[in-house]
Amino acid sequence: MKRYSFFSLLREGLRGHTGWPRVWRNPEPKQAYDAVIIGGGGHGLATAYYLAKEHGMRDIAVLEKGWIGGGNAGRNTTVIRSNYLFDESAAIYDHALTLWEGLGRELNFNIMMSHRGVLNIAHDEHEARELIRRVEANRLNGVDAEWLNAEQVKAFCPIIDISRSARYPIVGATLQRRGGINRHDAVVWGYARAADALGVDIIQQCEVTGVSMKAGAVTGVETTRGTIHAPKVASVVAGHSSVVASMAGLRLPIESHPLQALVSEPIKPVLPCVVMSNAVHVYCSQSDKGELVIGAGIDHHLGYTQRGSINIIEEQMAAMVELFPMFSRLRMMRQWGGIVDVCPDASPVISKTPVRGFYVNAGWGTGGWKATPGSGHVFAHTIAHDQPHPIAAPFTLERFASGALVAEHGAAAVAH
Ligand code: FAD
Ligand code: PYC
Repeated sequence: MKRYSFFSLLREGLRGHTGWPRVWRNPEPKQAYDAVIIGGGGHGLATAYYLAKEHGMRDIAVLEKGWIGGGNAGRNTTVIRSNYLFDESAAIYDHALTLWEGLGRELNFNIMMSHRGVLNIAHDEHEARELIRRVEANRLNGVDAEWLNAEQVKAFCPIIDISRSARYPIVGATLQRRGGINRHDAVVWGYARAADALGVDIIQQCEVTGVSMKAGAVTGVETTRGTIHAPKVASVVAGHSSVVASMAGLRLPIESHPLQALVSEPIKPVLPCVVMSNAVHVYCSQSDKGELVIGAGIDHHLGYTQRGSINIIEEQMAAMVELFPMFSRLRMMRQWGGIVDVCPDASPVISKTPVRGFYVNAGWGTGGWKATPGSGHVFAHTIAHDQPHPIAAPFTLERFASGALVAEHGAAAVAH
C-alpha cells in the first residue's frame, strides 16, 4: 500500500484534495457478468470478495443504488459478539467473529477492531436465569462466555450504577471478552479495495429495478444504467429484501422496520466496554473519537424512513441515565435511522430460491453487522456451488415450510 508523507498530506489539503488516486476503480457496467451481487453494503462486498478469492469467480459486479456503505453498513452501531443461544446461530456468528479477528490483516486495512468485551445485563432473577443458560450453551459450543455478579460487573465497567435502590437493579451480566466494536466504513472500504483488486466491478449509482427470468431461471437484472445479463444474481439489500425479491416474483417472510441510533458529544474515555440491557432497552459503547454510541429498539411500525424521532430520544435517554447517572448532563449530537429486515424467528435467510440462479441473503434484522464476514463467506459458497455452505444450511428458506425455525429473539438483544 502506498504511504503518504506529512508534506504530501499537506499539499493535498492545500490544493483541495484533487490529487488522490482512486482506491478502487469506477467502471462502467458491462453487458454481462458471471455473477451480479445486488447491494454494496458490507455483506454484498464481502460476498463478492470471497467469491473472487475462494471460488475463483472474477467476472462479478456489485451493483449499489447509492454509494457503498450508505445503507445499514454506515448506520449501525458495530456491536460484535457471537453469544447466541442455539447451535446453528453460534456456528455462524462465531465463524464471523473468528474472521473479524484476522480481517484487518487479511484486507491490509485498519478496521479498528476493538475486542473490548460486551456485557449483557440482567436486572432480575428471571433474566439472570435466561442469561446463565446462554452462557452454558455458548460454552458447549466453544464460544467464550462468562457470568459476572453485580460487583464483578462494576469492576469491569466502573461507571455503571449497581445500587440496589436503582429502578432496575443490576443482578449480574454475561461477558463475552472477544466481543467489541469496529469501524464500519473502514470495513466497507477494505472489502471494496480487496474485491476490486481481484477484478470485481463495483458500480455505484446503479439501482436494480427488475430481475429478468426465463423458464424459471434468472437471466440478469434491469438497472437504471441498462440491462445486465448474468446466470447468477444474489440479492444482499438488507432493508429492501422484500422489494428486490418481489422483482423475482418471490414473497419473503420478512417485515421491514426502522431502527434508530444516536451519538453524544465526544468526552474523555469513560466507558471501557459495550453495555447492553434488554429490560431497560438501551445499549451503549464509546467510540475512539469519544462519542457515546447509543441504540434503541426497533420502531414498532413498518416503514422505509431512515430518520430519527423524538420518542426514541426520550426513551433512550431515560434508559441510559438509569444505567449511567453520570451521563445525565451529556448533550446528544446526531440521530439517524436505518431499515432492518426482520424474520419471524429473528434469524437470517441465506438461501437459494425457487428461481434458479437467484440467491437471497436477508433478514439479519438488528444484528447483521457482526455477521458481515461470516455471512459473505458462506453466501459466496452457496452461490458458487449452488448448495448451502454447511454453516448456512439451517438458514435456508425451507425452514419456514418445515418449521425448523432458529428462534433467537432473546439473543437478538435490545432491538427486537
Ligand atoms: P446494507 O449496508 O444496508 O447494504 C445493502 C445495500 O443494498 C444498501 O447500500 C442499499 O443502498 C443497497 N440496495 C438496496 N436496494 C437496492 C437496489 N434495488 N439496487 C441496488 N442496491 C440496492 N448489527 C450488529 O450486528 N450490531 C450492531 O450494533 C448493529 N446496530 C445497528 C444499528 C442501527 C441503527 C441499524 C439500522 C442497524 C444495526 N445493525 C447492527 C444491523 C446491521 O447494520 C445490518 O444487519 C447489516 O449492516 C446489514 O448488512 P448489509 O450489508 O446487507 O446492509
Ligand atoms: O445485535 O448486538 C447486536 C446489536 C447491538 C445493537 C444493535 N444490534
